[in-house]
Amino acid sequence: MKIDKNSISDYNSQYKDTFEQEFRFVSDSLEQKGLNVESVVKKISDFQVAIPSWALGAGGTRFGRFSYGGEPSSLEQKLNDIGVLNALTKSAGAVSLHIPWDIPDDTQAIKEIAESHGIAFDAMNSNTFQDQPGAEETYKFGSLNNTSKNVRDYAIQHNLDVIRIGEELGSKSLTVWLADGANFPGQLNFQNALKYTEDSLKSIYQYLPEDWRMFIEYKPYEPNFYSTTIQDWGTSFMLANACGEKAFTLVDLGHHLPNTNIEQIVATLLLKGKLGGFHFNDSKYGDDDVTVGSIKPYALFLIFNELVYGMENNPQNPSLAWMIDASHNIKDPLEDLLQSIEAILIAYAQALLIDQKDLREAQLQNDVVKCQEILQDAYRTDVRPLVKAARLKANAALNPLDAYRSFEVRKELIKERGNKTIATGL
Ligand code: AOS
Ligand code: ZN
Ligand code: ZN
Ligand code: ZN
Repeated sequence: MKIDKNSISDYNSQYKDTFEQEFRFVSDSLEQKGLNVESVVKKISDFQVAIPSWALGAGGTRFGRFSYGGEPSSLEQKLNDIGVLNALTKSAGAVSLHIPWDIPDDTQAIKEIAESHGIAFDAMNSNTFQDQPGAEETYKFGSLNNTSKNVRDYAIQHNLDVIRIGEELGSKSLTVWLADGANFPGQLNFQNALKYTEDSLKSIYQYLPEDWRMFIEYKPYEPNFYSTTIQDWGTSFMLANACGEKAFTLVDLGHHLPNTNIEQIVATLLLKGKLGGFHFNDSKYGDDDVTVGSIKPYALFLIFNELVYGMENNPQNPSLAWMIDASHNIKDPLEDLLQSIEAILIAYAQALLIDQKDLREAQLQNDVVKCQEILQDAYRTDVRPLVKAARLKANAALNPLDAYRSFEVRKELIKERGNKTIATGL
């Protein structure tokens, strides 16, 4: 299944008139406020978010998994699915692979498929939270923090293998998420666990190629329910500092206890030049990994406000590795990803509308009411025509989800791959 340029422009032609009306209305009113609409549209169209290889099939919970027909069962098929997303949106020009789920049989062939879809290889994810068939050591009681040196070395070696595979593909970063922790009080010596983790990360870092970056993800709980060794951004930040200047903290939106002020964490890390990667999703309770923007779109907007501010004012922070880290049990995974991409672009566009100068002014005056008005004025603007304009500019579909349905992508995929499919991964 491949969507070509011509079918996209045919599809777009039927909506062009309506789009132009909508766009004129919004852009006129924004220009009147002094905003440079063209530059906003350009920024939206430049924004690329990586798709994780494991989000393309239906996920499940520990209570069961309901498969979705036509899911990809090989790396080639996963790239083809991302190719569909990228053709429709031109915002999904990267993939984030997971080793060992995505070990390429033929690296050259994989690179060619990715290239044909305009897909780059973003951060590589290592996996020391599962034992693989034939594993010589077990991660049951931890990996990089394990009390056994053999297990730690084994987990370090896995990360080095991931770097090697990533190098062959042209990736430039490694994301380390550790499930390491304890299920019960007393199980772990916290200090030793942290020390071992730091030493192990340093060993991996030592082998990181010169032009690579390492992202350290944090998470308060799950799969361990009493403690997680890298539980919060502070711990991740401390470890990134201990490793060196190529190590950064990665913020996953779902990895916070309820009501945590994520935008403030983002601002702090940007100021310190240590925000490396970003995993988008949404959540109500914990690491729910539901569709971006489906539950707390205003929080997402406030986070983007800090990101936009940082991208403009923090040269000390490198450009960020964006990824969608969501999975879904009941939706068509590709439709879900299209919804997530849309939500990300909308929040980004809204944040780009914030009048930073006026906001600074109002902050200096301590005009609290005005500050809120400025933010909410941006948030309450319907920016969808701007997102559409960005897509049109890039030859993507004006309405990706609707186009996906009208091209009957899922039906095609089921025809190609069958109805009883199990995607590799989570
Ligand atoms: C796990 O909770 C983290 O969010 C990881 O980033 C990711 O979901 C995992 O590595 C998938 O394998
Ligand atoms: Zn994540
Ligand atoms: Zn997670
Ligand atoms: Zn998550």
